[in-house]
Amino acid sequence: MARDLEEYLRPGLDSTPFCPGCGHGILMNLILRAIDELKLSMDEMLFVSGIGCAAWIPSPHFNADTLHTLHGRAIAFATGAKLFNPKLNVMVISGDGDLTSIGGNHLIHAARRNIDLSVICANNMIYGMTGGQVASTSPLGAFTSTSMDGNIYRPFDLCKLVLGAGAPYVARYSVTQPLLLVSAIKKSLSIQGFTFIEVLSPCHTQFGRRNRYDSPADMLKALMESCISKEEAEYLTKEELKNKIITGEFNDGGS
Ligand SMILES: Cc1ncc(C[n+]2csc(CCOP(=O)(O)OP(=O)(O)O)c2C)c(N)n1
Repeated sequence: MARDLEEYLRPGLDSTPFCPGCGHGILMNLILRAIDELKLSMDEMLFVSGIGCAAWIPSPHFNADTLHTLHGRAIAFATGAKLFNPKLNVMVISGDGDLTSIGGNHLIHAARRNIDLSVICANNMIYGMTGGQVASTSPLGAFTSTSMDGNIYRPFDLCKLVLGAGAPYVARYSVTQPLLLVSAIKKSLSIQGFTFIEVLSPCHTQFGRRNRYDSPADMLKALMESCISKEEAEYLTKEELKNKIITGEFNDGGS
């Protein structure tokens, strides 16, 4: 049954800035669904974002306190807010460029220190807002505005990176897996400590068009087909895993 999430949105906003085919709007909806299902009060929440398209997910849309901060510094601001008011439920929502390139140091150290933050990284594998430059998450060979002959660098595996830094809850899902994603967001909001969810979110405007996806729907379909669960992945060879994206919970908060 459709739920009315309007009460979670700031009054007077009737559209989002996202391009056709962008996954960030789906993610916005799923975050609000998770909050609604947990019956959390928006008055006890703070949403922090950096700079980039993904940073517009909470701000100005969410009807709560939102901090739209400097590029790469969302986790640093969020840490300060949490230390000042430990009762706040602090969620960081930002892009892969923002959180893992310029902000990469804050990410690994917040994970190492196990700061009580829920971090959601909307990974579209490119710098969307600034013109489609190559990111630390762009796949090998990807065409971007700064890798016109194909990206020559290996991408980060963000979940492995954050796991290596000691985060107690780490998961990866795509916006094409909405139910799993809502359940992961609910879990991350319920766990005390540093939680990290990498969300694959397509950017047809900057990534899809340069990488030969005919339409936003085509890109969404390809994403859906490349995602496999970590349980399925166990039975595949290295060769079969090429171009697959392994999804699931990589640390479930129990350790
Ligand atoms: C100090 C600084 N350096 C660079 C920029 C330019 N800049 C703004 S957003 C961004 C990348 C955003 O990429 P990402 O976080 O992946 O978000 P997306 O737009 O793809 O959702 C960059 C390089 C900036 N605003 N400030």
